[in-house]
Amino acid sequence: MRWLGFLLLGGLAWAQPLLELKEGWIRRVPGNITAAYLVLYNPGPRPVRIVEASTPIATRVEFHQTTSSRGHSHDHSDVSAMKRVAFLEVPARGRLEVLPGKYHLMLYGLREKNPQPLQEGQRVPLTLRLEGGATLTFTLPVQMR
Ligand SMILES: [Cu+2]
Repeated sequence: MRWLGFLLLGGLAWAQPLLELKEGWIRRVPGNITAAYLVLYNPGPRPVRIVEASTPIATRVEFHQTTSSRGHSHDHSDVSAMKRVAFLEVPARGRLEVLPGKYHLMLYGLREKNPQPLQEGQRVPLTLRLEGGATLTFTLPVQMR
């Protein structure tokens, strides 16, 4: 029994974490800061933590949780209070909704990285680094919504 358990654990440890992008977009707003939204599905048997994100259009990406309590506010429209979180977690065989009112990715430094403002429909790569070091890159459209 011990031996069997060891083999099963070993098998899980080798399984590659994988997330599926169900939807996602980067909000088109004037200015130096914007937000990205996405819905991720984890088909695997273990939660997957996203510990870092990056994109060529921003100097820095942070994970923010929208809160109802008073926090320091930024200058973008409908997210009045937010707090930075260290990671995002997609539950086993479940979804993480990084959507307005819940979470967003905060993108900083757009002016430094983009000689021209983001265009509607422009497609932007977003790379997520998972706990353990694996990376996943998705492509998100820029949309005014
Ligand atoms: Cu934010």
